[in-house]
Amino acid sequence: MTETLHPLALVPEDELVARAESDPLRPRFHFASPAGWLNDPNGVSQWNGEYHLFYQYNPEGAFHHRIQWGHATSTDLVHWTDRPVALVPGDGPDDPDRDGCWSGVLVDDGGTPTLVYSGRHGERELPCVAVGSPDLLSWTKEPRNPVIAAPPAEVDVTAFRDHCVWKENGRWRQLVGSGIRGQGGTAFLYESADLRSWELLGPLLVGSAADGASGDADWTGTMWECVDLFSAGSGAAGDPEARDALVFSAWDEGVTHHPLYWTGRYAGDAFLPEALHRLDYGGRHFYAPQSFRDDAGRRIMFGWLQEAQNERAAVEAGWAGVLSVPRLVLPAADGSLDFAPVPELEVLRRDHRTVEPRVLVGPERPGDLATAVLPVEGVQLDLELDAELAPGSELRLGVLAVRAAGRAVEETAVSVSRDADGNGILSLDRSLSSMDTTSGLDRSGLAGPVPLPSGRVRLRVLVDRSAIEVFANGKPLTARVHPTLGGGQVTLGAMSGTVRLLSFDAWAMADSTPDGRTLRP
Ligand code: DQQ
Repeated sequence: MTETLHPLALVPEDELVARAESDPLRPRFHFASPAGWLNDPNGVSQWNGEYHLFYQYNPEGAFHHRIQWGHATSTDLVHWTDRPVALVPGDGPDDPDRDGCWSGVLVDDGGTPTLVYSGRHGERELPCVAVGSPDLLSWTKEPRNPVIAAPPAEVDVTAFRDHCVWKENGRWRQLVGSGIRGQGGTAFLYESADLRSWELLGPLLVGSAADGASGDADWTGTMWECVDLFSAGSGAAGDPEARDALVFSAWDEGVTHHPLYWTGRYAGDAFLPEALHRLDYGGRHFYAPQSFRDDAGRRIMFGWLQEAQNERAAVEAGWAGVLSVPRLVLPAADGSLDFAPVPELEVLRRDHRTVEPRVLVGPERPGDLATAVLPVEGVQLDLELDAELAPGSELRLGVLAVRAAGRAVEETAVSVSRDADGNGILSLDRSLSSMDTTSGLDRSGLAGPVPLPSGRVRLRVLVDRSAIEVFANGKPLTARVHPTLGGGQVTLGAMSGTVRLLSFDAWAMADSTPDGRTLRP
C-alpha cells in the first residue's frame, strides 16, 4: 500500500528523529519534541509532585498540521521524559477536533486530571474537555464536546480559542481568547459548576486595535491568543507585592506578533488595566506563553521559541520549534514583572570559568573595535555578568562567534546601552549571526528598555545552539539564530563610553535530553 504524504512531508517519518538529532543547531538543554513540529506549551502543571509539560505537536513533520498534544514529565524541570501523545484529532467527519487539538490547560477537577482545549473543525475552534487516568497517561474525550457550542452570539469575533481555567469561590471560571471585529483583542469570561456547561459573563477586557500601528512593539492586535490570568506575588493574603497580570499573545490575520501583558486588578467579572507591558523583547520568538503555580508557590512560565528560518529549511531539518527554559515570574520594583530562569537549571552547569574585573573603554573613533575574545568557548553556555555603565556607554557581548583578523565572520551580539539621561536599552544584533543565504533567515534587530539603577546591569545569557535567552535586570529577550560555522567564541567590549566589568562567570551547559527518542512514545 502506498501512503499519501502531506505535501510538506519531505522527510519520511521513520527518518525524522535521526534527521532532527543530527542537526547541530538543535538545542540540547531546551525542550524540543522528539522531531517534527512543536509550538505552544500546554497544560503546564505540577501533579502529585511531578511536572507535566504538554505541547502542540505534529509528528508528521516540521510544519503546523492536524496538531496533537505531545506530553513529557519531569521531577526537576530540567530533565524530561517523553510520554505517550495525550490527544490526537478525532477520526470522524463530525468530531469537533477532527482538524486539530489546539491549545489548552490542565486543571484538577476534584482529583480528576482534566484538559480544556480548543477542538478545531474546519476553520473553527471550540472548547473541548478530556479526562485523564490517575497517572495522566491516557485521556478520554468528553462525549458532549464541544462544551461551548459557538462563540458569543451577536458578536462578530475575529477568532475564538485557547483557555485559562481556574476555580473561584467553588465555581469554575474560564477565559477564551478572542477579538471583536472593528475593536480589538479580548478574552471572554465564562462560569461553570462542572466544566461542561458554561454561562457567558462577558468580555473581561477589550483592547483597542486602533491604538498604535501593527508594526509597533506593543500593538495589541485584533485577537488575543493564549490568554493567561494570574496573580503575581507570593500568593499570601495581604502580600504588598501582589499584582494581577493578564498575559496574551497579539495576533492579527494569521500573523503571530508578540506576547504582552496588562498589569492591573482582576475584580468581579472584569480586569481593570493599569499598564501594558512587553513580556519579551524577542517578539514572536517567545510566543504563546503559559504559566502555572508550582507546589513551592512559584509562578513558572514556558514560551514557544518560533523558528527564524523558513518552513522549507525547517522541514528539511526534520524539526521546528523549541520551548524556553522554565522561567520564574517575579514582581518587579516598578509594578511590572521580572523573569529569571529557574535555579534548577544550574545542575547542568559544567567547567566554571571567570573573567577578571576590568574597565572596558569604547574605541576612540566610532567603527573601531575594542572587543576582546574571552577564554570561554562553546555553543551551549550559561553566562552571567555584572557591570556598571557610565552615561553614554554601551556594553557588547558576542556569542556563537567566529572571528578572523579581528573581525566577526559570524557573531550574535547582545548589547546593553545607557544614554546620557540614564535610560537603558537591551538589544540583540543578528545581522552577522549567519552566513546562510538560502533559509530566509529573520535577522531583524530586537530591542527593549531595561531599568539600570545607578548604571548597574546583571546580564544572564543562555546560549543553546540556535536558541538564545537573555535576561537583563529581569527583562527578557529571546531569539533564534542559525550560524553555519559552529563557532563558539565569546567576545566582550565597550562600543562607546566606559563600562566597569565587576564580575563574569561562564559555564558550559550539559545536554538535558538524551538522543534516541521516538516520534510516538
Ligand atoms: N497556536 C495554537 C492555537 C493558538 C496558537 C494552535 C498560538 O490554539 O492560538 O496550534 O500559537
